[in-house]
Parts: sequence; structure tokens; C-alpha cells
Amino acid sequence: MLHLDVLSSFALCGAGALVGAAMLRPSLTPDSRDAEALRICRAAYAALGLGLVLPVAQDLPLPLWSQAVMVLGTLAGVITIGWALAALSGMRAPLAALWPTLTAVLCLVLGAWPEGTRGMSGACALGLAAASSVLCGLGWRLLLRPRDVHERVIGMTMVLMLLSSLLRASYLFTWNGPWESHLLHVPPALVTPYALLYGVLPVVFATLLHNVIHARLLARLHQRAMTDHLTGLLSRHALAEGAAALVERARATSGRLAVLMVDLDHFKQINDRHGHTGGDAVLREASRLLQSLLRTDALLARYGGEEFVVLVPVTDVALARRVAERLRAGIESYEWSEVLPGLDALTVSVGVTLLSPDEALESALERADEALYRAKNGGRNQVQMGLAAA
Ligand code: GH3
Ligand code: MG
Ligand code: MG
Repeated sequence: MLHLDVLSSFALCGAGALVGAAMLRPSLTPDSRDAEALRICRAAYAALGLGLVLPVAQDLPLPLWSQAVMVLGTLAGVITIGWALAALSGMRAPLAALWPTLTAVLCLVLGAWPEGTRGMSGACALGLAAASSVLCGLGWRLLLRPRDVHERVIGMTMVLMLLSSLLRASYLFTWNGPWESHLLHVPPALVTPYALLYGVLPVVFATLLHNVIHARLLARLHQRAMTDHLTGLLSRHALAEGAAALVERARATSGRLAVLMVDLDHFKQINDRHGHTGGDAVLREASRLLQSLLRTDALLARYGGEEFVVLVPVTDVALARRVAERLRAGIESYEWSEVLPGLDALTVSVGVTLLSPDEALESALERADEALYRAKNGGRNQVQMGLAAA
């Protein structure tokens, strides 16, 4: 049967923590608060690692100073990792709150010193129970309202640590054997489970933290890919994803989906006269205006430079034309000189079509583009319809 002794588990735990310290890379995240939390977590892992690895380099019984280093490293490590977790879970845990807590840990260890190994055992068990209770308190959201599976596992691991710490403290109170210099006072049958738990916990935590940061990074990248940087509208990529849901809904309600291609007229001249920054301001305002002229069930995306695509659920082609006309008139009647002094007028041309059942969006977009081309050739500032196949 597997048998792990206490010192081996501390060595494992310490080595795991040092590996964790090396694994946690603050540069992984562009979020400065997350990066700070990771940096502090890394320092905590280093403290935990050194606190556990240094003492076990000696023979049993460990000298009192070595026990003190172990208790200090363990408590400082666990508390600081807890702080970092709370910060990562969105709580604005001030860095200043860490220092009084760590000073209290130091006082606890110094206060326990005259009591020798018994004192250190008590300081370690009670300190761990208190620290893991605070940790669960700070990270309760991870447990009760996790945003993903990683946060849920972190929450569950925290509870496991709390329960094991409380159990350890309760055994300590009823202990009547000799005081062990490794400070773990549990029945022999529990030594291996505790050794395993302590051995794997740091690496488990470090891996989970990594996963949480990675998941956030992915969500951020996805968000960036879905949003147009200049206007805040949906990107072309997001249009393709959002269109699928709209098509599905239109099908379910036997409605139709209108596809509108909207292009600002003579936009190049605006850039030439007012500079690129002026052009950008017009693009942003035109986007905001178009969005405000649409209902919330429509999708508006920036398709290209000064070209927008609107997908809007309609009942028939007449309604599709009315929506397009509303956008055209809204842009035409807007006070553009308030956005860009000297810009007296701005107009758009719109090509409209209906998406046929089972038709790919790309082919409807091509038809809307052809209609837009006709609107441009017809003198601009107008709506042209592209006939749907069905
Ligand atoms: P038309 O009426 O035929 O559409 O003429 P136009 O000048 O609007 O069209 P054209 O395609 O000739 O020029 C589009 C211009 O849009 C050229 C390009 O520099 C500008 N543009 C594209 N993206 C941006 C952007 O992000 N910011 C700014 N300021 N200009 C952009
Ligand atoms: Mg244009
Ligand atoms: Mg264009």
C-alpha cells in the first residue's frame, strides 16, 4: 500500500510550490490587476516553497528555528495565495491589507516560540484553519457563483483545504502523544492522505490559476475579434456568427431577414478635406446614429472601411425598404457640422435584399452589394432593391 511520510510530503509540497512560482507568468495577462495578483501569487509560492524545502533538508527532529520557518512560509504562502485569488475573483483586496496580516503571522510564530514544538504545532494548525477560513470567505464567489469550471474547481479545492485544516486542528486539541517536530498531528492512517493532499495542492492551484487567466484571455480575444475597434460595432466576423441566430429565429417565426449594405457617399473626400482623424469621427458618429435608428433585434456590423451591413427581421420586402429609407433619411438630415465643423452634408447609399430560405448569407450580401452599386451609379443618397431568388 502507498505510504508517504510527512517530510516527503512537505518536500513535495515545497517543490510543487517552487514549480508553481516558476509557472505563474504575470506577463501572460494584459490586465494590470490580474498581473499584479499573479505577481503576488508568485511571491507567495516562492515563500511557501522555500518555507517547506529548507526545513526538510535536515534530519528529524527538526530544530525549532526550522519549524518556525516552516510555519512562517506555510502561513504567509497560503494567506498571500488567498489574497491573490480574491483579487483575481474581482474583489478589490487592497495590497495594504496583506501587511498587517503577515505581521500578525510573524507575531503568532514569535509568541509560540517559548512553547517549543507544541507552540509551533498549535500556531501552524490554528493559523492554517484561520487562513483557509478567510480564504474561503474571500473567494466565496468562486464557490457559489463560478464563472467557469476552473473557478468552480478552485472553490472546491479551497473548501477541501478548509476541511482538512479544521480536521487537523481538531486532532491537535485531543493529541496526547509526543509532540512531533514535523508539526502534523493526525492519526497514522491519515498521514498518507494528508501527505498526498499537501503534495499536490500547490501544483493544482497553480494550474487552476493558469487556466482561469487563460480562459479570461481567450474571452478577451474573442471579444476583440467580435468588435470593431474604431466604432464599437460588431465586426465582420461577429456578423457571420450573429447571422446564424437571426436566420434561425426568422425561420421559426416564418419571417424574413433583410440584408442591407450601407455605404457612406464620397467618404474619401471627407478624409481628404478633414484628415483621417476627422474621417474617423464621422465614422464613429455614423455608426452610433445607424445603431440608434435600428431596433434591438437588428444586427449592425462594420463590414469594411465605410461600409456597414444591417441584418433585420422583416415581414416583407416593403418593410425592408422602409428600414433602409429610415437609415438613409436619418443620415441625410443629421447635423454633421456639429461633428465636424465645415462638413455640411453626409449621405449614404443602400442596397437591400431579402435572404432567401436556405440561402447562404454571402450570396445575399453579393446581391445587396449589386443593388448598392446601382444606388451609387444612380446618383447616390438612395435605396436600391436587389431581387431575392424566392
Ligand atoms: P463612394 O461614394 O463611391 O462610396 O465613394 P467613397 O469615397 O466613399 O469610396 P471609396 O471606396 O473611394 O473610399 C473609401 C474611403 O474610406 C477610402 C478610405 O481611405 C476610407 N476609409 C476606410 N477605412 C477608414 C477608416 O477606418 N477611417 C477613415 N478615416 N477612413 C477610412
Ligand atoms: Mg463610400
Ligand atoms: Mg465603400
